[in-house]
Amino acid sequence: MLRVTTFGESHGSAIGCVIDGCPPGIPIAPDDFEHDLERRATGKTRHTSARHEADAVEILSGVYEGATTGTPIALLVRNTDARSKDYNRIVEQFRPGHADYTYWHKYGIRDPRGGGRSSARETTMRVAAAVIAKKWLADRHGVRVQGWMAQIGDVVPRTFDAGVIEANPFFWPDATQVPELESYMDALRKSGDSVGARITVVADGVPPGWGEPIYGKLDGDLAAAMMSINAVKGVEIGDGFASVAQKGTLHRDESSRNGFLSNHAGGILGGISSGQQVRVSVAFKPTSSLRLPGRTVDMDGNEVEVITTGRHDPCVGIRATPICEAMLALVLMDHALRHRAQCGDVGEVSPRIPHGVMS
Ligand code: EPS
Repeated sequence: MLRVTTFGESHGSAIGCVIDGCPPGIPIAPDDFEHDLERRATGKTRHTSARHEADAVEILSGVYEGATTGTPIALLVRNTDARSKDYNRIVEQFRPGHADYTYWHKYGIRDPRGGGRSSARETTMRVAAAVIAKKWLADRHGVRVQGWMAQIGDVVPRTFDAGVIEANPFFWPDATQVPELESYMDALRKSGDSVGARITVVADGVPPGWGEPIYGKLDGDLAAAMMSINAVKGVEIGDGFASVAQKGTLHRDESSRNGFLSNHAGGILGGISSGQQVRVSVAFKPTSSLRLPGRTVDMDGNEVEVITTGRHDPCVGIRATPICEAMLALVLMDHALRHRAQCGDVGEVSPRIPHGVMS
């Protein structure tokens, strides 16, 4: 019911999105977008791309006197700092591990400036659209979405403190490890290589009942939404692939009157939210645009060495926390609206097990 379509390229004149199906009456102003766009933006620290975009959101339609009208909402962000000449040397080459090659085979024509649609630039508009979804979910349902970086390379958080996630450039939940991560990233950047990352996102306050039993399962839609983010290679719900080695007696989330005793399922049972914390974990691959030479072929099929210049992120996962939060919020809002449409009259049924232990 809620549909977001993005448009634009990394080096085009602008990027934007159209949000269809948004309910009327949600208060929204251009300033509301600033916080989350800032969290996702390039050029904020030395650990991300040095491109400096203004990322100012223009509301073109669907909002009147500070509130959504129910008509399509069009948002626009003009590109202000593209540097297309960085890509001159790879116009005729395919970067290994990059969508250059598959886009070429699909379309037979290629915009060689930057990553085009496959650039992380596209994710700006997901984050912008989700500002509205996050607001609606919080106001109407008390749902709160929060993400963090749960792994970079082989480094994992030693402890978890939600209070420090926003206070460091990595969205890392253990403040004592931040100096270690700074050194890790400095060494990586100096080496010219890149690394992958895992982002975990959770939603608290989701009531039981959102989702669909077979087609349009909540977990299925979340997986599709997360996989639609450029550079994502894996998605886990709850314990995900760790469930393979678990026994049923461990994995099943037992409950008492005081609440569920564990949350291995990640808050979704049979494609429908259980009322527990919804937990999704997303794997980002290492950035493929590298200044280290790699072997590839050019457009004429000659074997060549490719070097990518430009302002690339050594770990795209560092900026991915708000992007994963955005996709979680958009999918949850869509399912809240779908649930309201079909089952709005069902209301709350008993017993309602408290969400209990967060694991
Ligand atoms: C990106 C490459 C860099 C990043 C860009 C994502 O841009 P450029 O093509 O200008 O070198 O700065 O990210 C953004 C601009 C953004 O806003 O996220 C890439 O190859 O994915």
